Amino acid sequence: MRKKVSIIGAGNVGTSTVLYLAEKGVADLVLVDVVEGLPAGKALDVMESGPMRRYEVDVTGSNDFAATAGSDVVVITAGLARKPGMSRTDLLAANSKIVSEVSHKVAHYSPNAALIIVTNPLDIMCYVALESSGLALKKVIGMAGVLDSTRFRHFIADELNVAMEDTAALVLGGHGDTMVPLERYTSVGGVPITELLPRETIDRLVDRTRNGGAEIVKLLKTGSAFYAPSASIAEMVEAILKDSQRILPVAAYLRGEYGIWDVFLGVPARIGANGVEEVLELNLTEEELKGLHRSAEEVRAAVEEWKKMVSSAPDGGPVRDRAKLQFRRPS
Ligand code: TXD
Repeated sequence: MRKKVSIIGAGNVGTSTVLYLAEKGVADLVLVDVVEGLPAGKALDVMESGPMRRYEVDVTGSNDFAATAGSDVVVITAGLARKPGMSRTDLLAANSKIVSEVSHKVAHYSPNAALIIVTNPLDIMCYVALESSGLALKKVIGMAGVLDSTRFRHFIADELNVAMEDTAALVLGGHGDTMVPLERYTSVGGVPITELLPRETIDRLVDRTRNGGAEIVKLLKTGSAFYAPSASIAEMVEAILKDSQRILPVAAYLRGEYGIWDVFLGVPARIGANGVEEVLELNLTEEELKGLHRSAEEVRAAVEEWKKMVSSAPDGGPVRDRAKLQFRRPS
């Protein structure tokens, strides 16, 4: 039987993800959005390129979540972008409501799916999706590290004038200012970049990676990056569908790895049919570990803010089992 992947949110990221996945030909695709006609129109447009691009998969669009039933993987890109004047808390409130509702519905129709979360603020939305979907811990995975790493790889290749595919990079931590690019694990053709580039250049590239999202926002003026994010999502989806056991930096739920509990954070993980098959624990330097913990604390504070919002909401929102919020915490 052919695999099925649903993408929620037919905006820039959702639609480009559909296009990359159709090109890979790994699954039938369903695009869902709340805007009437939008997902059907985008899906039809993609299918009409099929005769030339030689698609053998079906791409359909719907406003009804029932169309996603029986998906192997569901990607959540639904949400708002932060608008001028909107505080971080406003964005958290708006997107957590959307992600909570969407993941609840998605899990209802696809109880065995792996869920890839894309909506920002990423690490917090992963937690919201986990609690609202009731899916297993390893089935909920956030996309950020693959994107941050591919950006770092591009900058390195550009600087050294080498093939991009020969670069390897690892970026850990939260998606944002607290990300932790690991230069010790970053190499070109197997050679560590510390042997190829002077300190100041590495620092400059790390800084550019950290601000990679903002750099694109500034240039685009409306909206944020979507090609590289979508390509990153497609890599993750393919690794799950093919049970590849690839090592990818993803936002995974931590249960004591790196001394961190009960938050989603960017770490290298083995990705296969079950989602996060294993979190890899690297030997980090004290400095790197400190960076990761700083990142974790920032994410935790925002998750606490969300939990307060949920407990003060009259109906608690669609979070399935509020008791679980305490249940997973270490004693
Ligand atoms: O690294 C990363 N994780 C990211 C995250 C990289 C790029 C973009 N990142 C975030 O993804 C971004 O900050 C947003 O939160 C999402 C989606 O970005 P995109 O650029 O695709 O936003 P759009 O074009 O505004 O699309 C969002 C769509 C839009 O069509 C809405 O109608 C739809 O989401 N939407 C919904 N669909 C289904 N169900 C519900 N409830 C819903 N609400 C909004």
